[in-house]
Amino acid sequence: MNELVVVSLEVRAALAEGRSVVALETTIVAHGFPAPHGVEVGLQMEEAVRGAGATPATIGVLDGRIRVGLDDDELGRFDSSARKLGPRDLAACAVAGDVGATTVGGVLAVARTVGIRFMGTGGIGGVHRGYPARPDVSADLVALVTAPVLVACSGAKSLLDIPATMEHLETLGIPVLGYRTDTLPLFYEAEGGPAVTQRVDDPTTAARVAAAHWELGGCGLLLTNPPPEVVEVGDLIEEAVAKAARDGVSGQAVTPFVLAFLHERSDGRTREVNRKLAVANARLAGDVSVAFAAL
Ligand code: PSU
Ligand code: MN
Repeated sequence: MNELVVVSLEVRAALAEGRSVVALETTIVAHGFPAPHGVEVGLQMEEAVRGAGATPATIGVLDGRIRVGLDDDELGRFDSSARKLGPRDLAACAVAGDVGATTVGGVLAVARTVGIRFMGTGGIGGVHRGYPARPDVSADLVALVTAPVLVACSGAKSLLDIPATMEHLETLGIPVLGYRTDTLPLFYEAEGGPAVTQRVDDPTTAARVAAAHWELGGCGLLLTNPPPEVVEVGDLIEEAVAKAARDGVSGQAVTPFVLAFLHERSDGRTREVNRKLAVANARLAGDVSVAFAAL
């Protein structure tokens, strides 16, 4: 039978045996880094999940199937020509037979379907700057409302309107936990963000909060992890966002455009910080998933 969602043998076995599984996206691979760095980062995130004792489940659309768990050759197919998939795009991409890279929102839609509870990423999408003129709010936020998944991230990407993103997260009832921090990490910077809703200092406490939240019928939650290394790029971000507006870059293209601009103009410093934080968040998601299984 031609199944729409195909779960790899390894991930299927882990899920069936109640072992820890961490979902990973493919947009960060295809559009978050220039080739060949994206695939390297994807592989390092998988390694980090394994290092924690969990099974990575990288998710993307290939050959008409939504694939959960990819081998290295398959991961290599996610280059910049891949479509970027939010929750609304998954079905159409699969039917069209295109290569589709999942965003956080796209992953959450699939994770909910197959019963994966943990995910690691760099930074989630949120409310973009310039909201009054053009309300661009990432589908990541809405996906968190419907998927009972803990997402380890370094906050929202700082090209966004962070205070507005925090307001939306509150409206949507999404807990924002700070991992060993009282304030929201700002992706490239650790300090200076708004207060988180609750600080947690170890994976077991994070797992207990997630379990309690789910027991109450809650859905997604964020576990925000300060980046292991920081880089100050506030001015470059302003420049990048202004250039995106001038060049008519809009919608799903904004985030990849700004990230690419920063990677280039910072001589790769943002790329290195982004890589390190994404790997650290994959590891943290793994640690929490393992702690959850032991509760
Ligand atoms: N984290 C990174 N790099 C990325 C992303 C996350 O370090 O490229 C991706 C995720 O897939 C996230 C997306 O869902 O950026 C947000 O895009 P948008 O703002 O268009 O929703
Ligand atoms: Mn958008």
